[in-house]
Amino acid sequence: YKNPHYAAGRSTMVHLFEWKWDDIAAECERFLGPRGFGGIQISPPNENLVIWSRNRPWWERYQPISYRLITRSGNENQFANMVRRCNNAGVRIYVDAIINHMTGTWNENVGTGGSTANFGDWHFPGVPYGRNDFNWPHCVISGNDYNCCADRVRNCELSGLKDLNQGSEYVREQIVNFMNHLISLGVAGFRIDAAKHMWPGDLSVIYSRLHNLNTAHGFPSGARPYIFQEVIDLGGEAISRNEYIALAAVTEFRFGLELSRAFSQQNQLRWLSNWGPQWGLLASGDSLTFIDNHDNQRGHGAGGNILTYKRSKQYKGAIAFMLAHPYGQPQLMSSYDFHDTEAGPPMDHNGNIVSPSINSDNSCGNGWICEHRWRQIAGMVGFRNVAGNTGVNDWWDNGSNQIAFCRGGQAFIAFNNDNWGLSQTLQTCLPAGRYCDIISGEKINNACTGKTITVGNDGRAHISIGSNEYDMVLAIHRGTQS
Ligand code: QV4
Ligand code: CA
Repeated sequence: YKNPHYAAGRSTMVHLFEWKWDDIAAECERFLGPRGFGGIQISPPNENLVIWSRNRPWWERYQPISYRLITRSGNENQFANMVRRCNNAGVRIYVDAIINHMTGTWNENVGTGGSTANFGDWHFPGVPYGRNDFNWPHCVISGNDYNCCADRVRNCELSGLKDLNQGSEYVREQIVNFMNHLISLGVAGFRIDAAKHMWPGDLSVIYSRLHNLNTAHGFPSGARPYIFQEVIDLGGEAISRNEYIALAAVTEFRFGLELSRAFSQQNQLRWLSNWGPQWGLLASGDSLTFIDNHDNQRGHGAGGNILTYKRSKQYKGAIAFMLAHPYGQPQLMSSYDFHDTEAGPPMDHNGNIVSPSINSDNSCGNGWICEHRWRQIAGMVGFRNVAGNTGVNDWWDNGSNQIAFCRGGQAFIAFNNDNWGLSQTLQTCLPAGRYCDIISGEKINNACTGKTITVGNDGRAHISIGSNEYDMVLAIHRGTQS
């Protein structure tokens, strides 16, 4: 369950938060496929509670009312069409699967597909689930439970969301049928929402009953779904990420926390020379890595001062390090602009999501940030593909916040997060020639719109990054040679 089954030569996924299926299909064909992206985490595809009393917040999608594939992102036909078109473009789809709970108590009781529910009676006819399918006696997780009481974290309600009993054969069957239906439609795997709140033993049974990936969608025969489990573990809780790594991959929340610190000058970049498990991170193959996610970019979920698109220079630096370094299985966040932390995606008066528009410089409009389209970030996705499975070599640092390293003989990157300029002749490990920096510009029709770097016969080149430049990174690789 730890292999994402990307198409050959691809290595990065992006979370297209709250995107519609039709827009994702188009994005696979016009951008993600051609630019070498490996996959997409999509928002939950199953029917959720419609919450007009809070003006359709983003978090209504974490309140399932049935397993029918019908949401603001689209219906089942649109979903199937998206998966087929993305797989054809070489881009995999990973589903955010909410299997810990159903909706919580709320003013409303109608779903995005018209299903109704009676929460007070634990009655969800759209599945159907009834009273016996939920944990009993009824209890709600309190803050202190996380420190003391694993059983309460798993058997009580998370924020009042009706807590399913995954120990029940009937419940397991509904969940497995839902996930296998998605596999038959061609998805490559799942994010397991709130995995901490389910027993590893129950999850293990559920995973074991999942079908192999659909070979009609280009997966090798016998391929198991890629599974990454959402377990927030910053240390000190009753439940540890280590209870889940035997099953499948785990979201590594310490990764974005530490890199956010380093790129906010709260720690020096030079210490990143041994980045990885020596920092207390999971083993690389167990670790789904990211800077920010849809929760912590708006103060939900894990704490900490996480970098987001709102502090773009530092954010792009942290993302570039994530993508340049071989550690982990990286995921990019792609956001819509928000000020209110509850606000849903750009929408019209009827609550329909408004599609992103695409500007001539590749950026998005209509309220969508599209970090994955930023030149510096999309360029680094290509860098990671070129670097392949090489390691880090020729590490250089200035003793504080200027660092540089090579990826085999394939790629070279330098960072300057000091308040003074970087100007050094450094080993790039690349063959002699002229290279186009993919951060300050890009190669268009054989011309470089940014810095051109000349590598000599000894592999060395003069590298310069001013402290007040637009970006703090310089990156070149074999694919940008001219
Ligand atoms: C409210 C009160 C409760 C009360 C309840 C019932 O706060 O005290 O018991 O009413 O009267 C929303 C509201 C929340 C409300 C709840 C139930 O924000 O106030 O409870 O609904 O109606 C997202 C949001 C939540 C949201 C939830 C469901 O973050 O705010 O709750 O969706 O709509 C922990 C977990 C981790 C979790 C993280 C946020 O270990 O698993 O918290 N992360 C995942 C998702 C996240 C999602 C959920 C889990 C739940 O990434 O986006 O929560 O599916 O760290
Ligand atoms: Ca639970």
